[in-house]
Amino acid sequence: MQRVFSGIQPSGIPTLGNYLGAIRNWVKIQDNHDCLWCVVDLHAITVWQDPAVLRQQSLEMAAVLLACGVDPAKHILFLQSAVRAHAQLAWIFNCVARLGWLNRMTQFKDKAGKDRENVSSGLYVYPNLMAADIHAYHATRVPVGDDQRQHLELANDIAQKFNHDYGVDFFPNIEPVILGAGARVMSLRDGTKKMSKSDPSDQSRINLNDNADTIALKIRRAKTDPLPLPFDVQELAERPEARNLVGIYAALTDSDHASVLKEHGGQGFGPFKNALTMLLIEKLAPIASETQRLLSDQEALINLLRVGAERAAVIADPIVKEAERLVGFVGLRGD
Ligand code: AQP
Repeated sequence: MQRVFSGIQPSGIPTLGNYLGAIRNWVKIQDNHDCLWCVVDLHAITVWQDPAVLRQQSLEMAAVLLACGVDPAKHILFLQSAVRAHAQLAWIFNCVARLGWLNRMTQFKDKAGKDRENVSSGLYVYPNLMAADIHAYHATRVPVGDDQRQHLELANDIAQKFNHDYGVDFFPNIEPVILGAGARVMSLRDGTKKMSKSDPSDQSRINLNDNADTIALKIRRAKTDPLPLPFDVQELAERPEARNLVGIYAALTDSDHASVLKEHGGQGFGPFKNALTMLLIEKLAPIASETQRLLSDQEALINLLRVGAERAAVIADPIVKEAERLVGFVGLRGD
């Protein structure tokens, strides 16, 4: 079976975008792959995180993943900082990746914005750590949202350069797995911007722990335009907010934009938003209540994550040790 790795940052409450673009697909892919699911707290601190909040959000993220159906018995769920192989391999990859490659990363440009001089150097080398996350396990398939495609290409460039420079065939090629109509969920306030858990506006997103009233309010307030929904998908092209809401509906019903328009075309946004709200509540309420149940026993949750980290290290440590040997380190560490 091919090995799958994917991560999610504990940088906020996970959103509907994280769910439809990533977590839901993680659950689907578990049937026929060996999977490692990682709460990437090392990535989270590339931007400022209050320590107490980060600790709580890391546990909450793990609880949400379990509530969504991640299986910690058949697969491995763990916190990135609990397995040191990630940081060790990332340093080697910092020395393999070229500055020119990192300069092309659009996510860095988006996140750094105009304040480029003031962001952490960790944010800049974030893709090198992401490459290490995957290659430390020789994982070959990575389910991600569409926004991460460029980082995976970079992870392959790093592997190829490492293999070339050291004359080996050590790190395999990795393949993104981008599934589902809702591969990119956009902000509820601006249909041209992706929905993000760290967006300053809570109204821009649906959080996976939002209650029914909050979901209803956020959808009611979601930006739209004055026209009714079209019958033809082509007519959504210039209407990003309408396209986003239709896309969310399609993803939640495992259908596509055309089928949603067949059912709702010609309707105003009022009735469509009501239908979307009902659907969201139906899908998300069980996740929110199971998350709360899991968080009520933090000791059990922490134990589960400790076992996950031990199992992850058993795979990653020998791979990273071999990478260090290939680079020429004498290797006196006793692990
Ligand atoms: N809006 C989105 N639509 C589809 N997929 C998304 N993902 C994130 N936002 C969307 C996917 O979720 C996975 C985990 O992402 P992450 O937490 O590691 O980082 P991110 O992509 O930067 O997500 P956020 O929510 O925007 O976090 P912040 O605000 O902290 O930067 C990834 O597979 C991603 O594709």
